[in-house]
Amino acid sequence: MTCNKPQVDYSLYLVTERSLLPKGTNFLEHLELCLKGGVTLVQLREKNLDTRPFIELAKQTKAITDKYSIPLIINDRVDVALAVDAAGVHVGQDDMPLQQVRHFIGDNKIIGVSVNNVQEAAEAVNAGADYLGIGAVWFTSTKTLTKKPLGVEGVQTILQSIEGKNVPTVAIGGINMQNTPQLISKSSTSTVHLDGVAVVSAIMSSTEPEQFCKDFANVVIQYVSKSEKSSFVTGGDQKDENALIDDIIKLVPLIRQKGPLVHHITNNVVINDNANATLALGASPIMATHPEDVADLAVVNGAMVLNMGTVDETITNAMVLAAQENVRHGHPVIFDPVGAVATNLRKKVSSRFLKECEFTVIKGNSGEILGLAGKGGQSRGVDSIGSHEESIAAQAVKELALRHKCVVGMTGATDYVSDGQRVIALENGHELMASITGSGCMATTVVGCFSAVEKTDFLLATVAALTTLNIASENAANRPDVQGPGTFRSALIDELFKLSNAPESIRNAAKIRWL
Ligand code: 3NM
Ligand code: MG
Repeated sequence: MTCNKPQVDYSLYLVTERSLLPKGTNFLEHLELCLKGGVTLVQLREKNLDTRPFIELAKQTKAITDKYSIPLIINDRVDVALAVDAAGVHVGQDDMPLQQVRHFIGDNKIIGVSVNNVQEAAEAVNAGADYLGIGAVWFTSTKTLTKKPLGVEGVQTILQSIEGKNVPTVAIGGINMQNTPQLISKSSTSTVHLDGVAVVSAIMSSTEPEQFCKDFANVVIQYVSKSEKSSFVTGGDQKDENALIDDIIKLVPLIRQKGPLVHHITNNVVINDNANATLALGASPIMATHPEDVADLAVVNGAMVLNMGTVDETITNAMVLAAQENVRHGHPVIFDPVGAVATNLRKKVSSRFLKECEFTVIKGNSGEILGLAGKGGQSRGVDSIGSHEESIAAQAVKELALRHKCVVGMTGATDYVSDGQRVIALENGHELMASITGSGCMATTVVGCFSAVEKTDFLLATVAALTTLNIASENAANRPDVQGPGTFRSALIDELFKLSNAPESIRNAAKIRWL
């Protein structure tokens, strides 16, 4: 029997949800812009429509997807799919079993199945699924999840379990442009990789869907086409400290080689020090704060550093815009929630940031990170005070990373870094760091510089950044010409510069523990 299944490009799979459209937006118009932008596959997902209006909407939807030669998949409803001659049906674990769907729709239609574990994946593959939707990767507010999110490692486990079966896969749940590089590159091995991402809210709620989908499709294609096992140790499941240090040493000189622009909107106290630290590492600082600069800079930017230390409404608005513009261009956005829970105003502002922006890395001191994670966290002004157990620190970074789908770094005597799965403790640093202003902000700057050149593995970028700055602080403090905070501050910039030019010395100095 010959099979005429439509050829499908799974890279950017839009799953619809009309309730998420921006206010006043027409669904079909929005869809058309998404298709113009580069969505490669569409699933019409309607949970509350009666059959007749569902068929009517599916017909209208298909008229548009046909215009762009993009296949249309119908969620759940075999009858609706048949009624409009859609390309296929997507079923979940509680929907009609695959064999029955196949019986109704025949061999020339696509059947996609949602799977959440290895067993469901095996069943779907054996029953003849045409593709798998693996999820949920992360928390999502689009659907009530009955099971814990898989995380990137959970996705990888499922991909490995169906290795060699030749069934395309997409991941779903909490996916946006910012976390797509990590998702695709870190779920891949040398033999398995995702074929694309399925996205609901990020695309449905976009106010500029054409441009957004264009940017998003570029990010996906870039990472799907180069997906092979991440070359870094943080991309696998070993916990090898020496291999991690090798990766750090490889990363440091890339900043000087590539010289990325690192745009900062930071607080008044640290502008100069942050710019000098950026230069010391070989990157280019730009400290522009005007909202009209933000979009232009996002085009050429390497990474965006946002530091909420100076709370001011105009600057906050510029920062939110900067976060959104940089995400749109696929650049990492690093957030320093200075004094995040210290005052009521700061609580309001930090929660606005966390609601309206998709951060790549959140880097704060223990008061800020424990506070945001809801695990206490004390501060005096914007400085962190008080102590905490390692287990609490590790839990805080991990939970916050999972909640915000990013990497979280918490600085203190020991620094803790997590991507939501793994936690790494960093023991380097010197107490003189606490005697100068803005050393925490400088750490965030350095994370920005590293993230600008390592755009798939932000756990590595953050660990590398903090370790490099910490070792520079030890080297500075140990210099005979350093008498105290004033000389330490200049020596720190010098030592950062020296380390950047001779990173090999990191090998013997680095003190890193996987937890
Ligand atoms: N299915 P968003 S998660 C429709 O886990 C759907 O199978 C999921 O929405 C699964 O991109 C999900 O807005 C919603 O997070 C994904
Ligand atoms: Mg379903």
